[in-house]
Amino acid sequence: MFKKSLLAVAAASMLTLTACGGTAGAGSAAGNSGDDKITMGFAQVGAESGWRTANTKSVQDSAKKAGVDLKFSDAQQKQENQIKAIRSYIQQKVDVIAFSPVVESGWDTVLKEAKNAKIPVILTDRAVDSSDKTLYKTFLGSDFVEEGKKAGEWLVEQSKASEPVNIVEIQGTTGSAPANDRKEGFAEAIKADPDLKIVASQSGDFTRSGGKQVMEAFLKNNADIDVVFAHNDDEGLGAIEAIEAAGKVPGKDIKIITIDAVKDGMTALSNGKINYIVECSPMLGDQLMDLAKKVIAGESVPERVVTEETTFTQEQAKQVLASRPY
Ligand code: GYE
Repeated sequence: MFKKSLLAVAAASMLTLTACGGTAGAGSAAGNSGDDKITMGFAQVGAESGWRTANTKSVQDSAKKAGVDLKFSDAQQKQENQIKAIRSYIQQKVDVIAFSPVVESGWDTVLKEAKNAKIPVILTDRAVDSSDKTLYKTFLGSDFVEEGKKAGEWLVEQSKASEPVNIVEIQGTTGSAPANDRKEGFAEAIKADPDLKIVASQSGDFTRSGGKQVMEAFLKNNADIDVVFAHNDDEGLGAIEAIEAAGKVPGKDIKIITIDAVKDGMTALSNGKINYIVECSPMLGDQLMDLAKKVIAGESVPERVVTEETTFTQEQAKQVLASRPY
């Protein structure tokens, strides 16, 4: 049932890691103050997941490599903290602001402030739902609808026998682009098989503890759960704890599908506790620095840069686990 040969999968994951090479030195034309070092203000979502930790490291490492002076803030998953951080970057007159919006709505006011101060903004990882596309220069990150679809398509392929399949969904952070889009893509894909039914759906806030709590409640209220679709690995790992505590076997009694493919998720997939993972790459740093230099130099950039990613079965996870860098 492999859709791609292992070789193709390996090649695709290499691409994810290497296609993002930055072009060093492109930003020296910047009109920034003092020396010609670019200053970037980066407003991160938080430290909610293994994905986020890897993403933060990628941004910090790439900034160093590219000679970008990085001002970094962690919003602890709160929009108001991110807005404060962006306002402080505007005050400090950074050359460019990059951020990963915790939720999709409510950004127009602060983004207009950045625009009025002539500070370009780059969205990384997550999108905003603003209709004014002039408020940011580009959006770098994954296609989350596609990720949800891949998760759903795998389940459709697996569930050939015509018997009802009860799915519980652990959503990501309410109102966030990945939660909205993964939900949509998954629902779209499972429409292909009327036996597949989502019997409960709740947010676990992209955290392990959230996934565990939500799964405990699902297990209490639903006698017959066949499949968990968790919007990220961490929630899936939390769900595993809840399933084991309820005396069931994750990966067998209850199948688990997640998104991200971080080390802990891939380990659980190799051990048979997760059944399928759709990759979402956190390695956005090099591409971000490259885009920032171009934007500051006044070069044109594509309005959307989509990350390359693949999928993993248990067998495929065993093959690549040792070489996964995060
Ligand atoms: O999947 C999740 C993280 O926005 C793509 O956020 C990111 C998501 C990622 O907390 O683990």
